[in-house]
Amino acid sequence: MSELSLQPTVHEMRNDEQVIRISASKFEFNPSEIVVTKGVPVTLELTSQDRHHGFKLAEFHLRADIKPGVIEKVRFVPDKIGTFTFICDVFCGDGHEEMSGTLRVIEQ
Ligand SMILES: [Cu+2]
Repeated sequence: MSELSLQPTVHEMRNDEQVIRISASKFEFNPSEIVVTKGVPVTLELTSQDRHHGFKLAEFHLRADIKPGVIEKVRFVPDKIGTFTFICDVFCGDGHEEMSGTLRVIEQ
């Protein structure tokens, strides 16, 4: 029952960082599918083309507000392999419920 295993090791932190810019607009994320490598730190740079949107990636306990004119940076280390859905969680209009994207985490 050690919580240490939840933290990235020093070795992992030295790996190349993955920087991915995601643009939000009504009612999509672009790109809508991103692929990252397990164990390598990820920085998402979230921007908006039009209005206030949200970014929520529940499986990794991440959420952020995305506002025009601001680059919102979200950092995490993907620690599990799989396909996960991220969504807009700020109501942005008629297509809001469909506004989502996919994060794929692959083995190194
Ligand atoms: Cu929305």
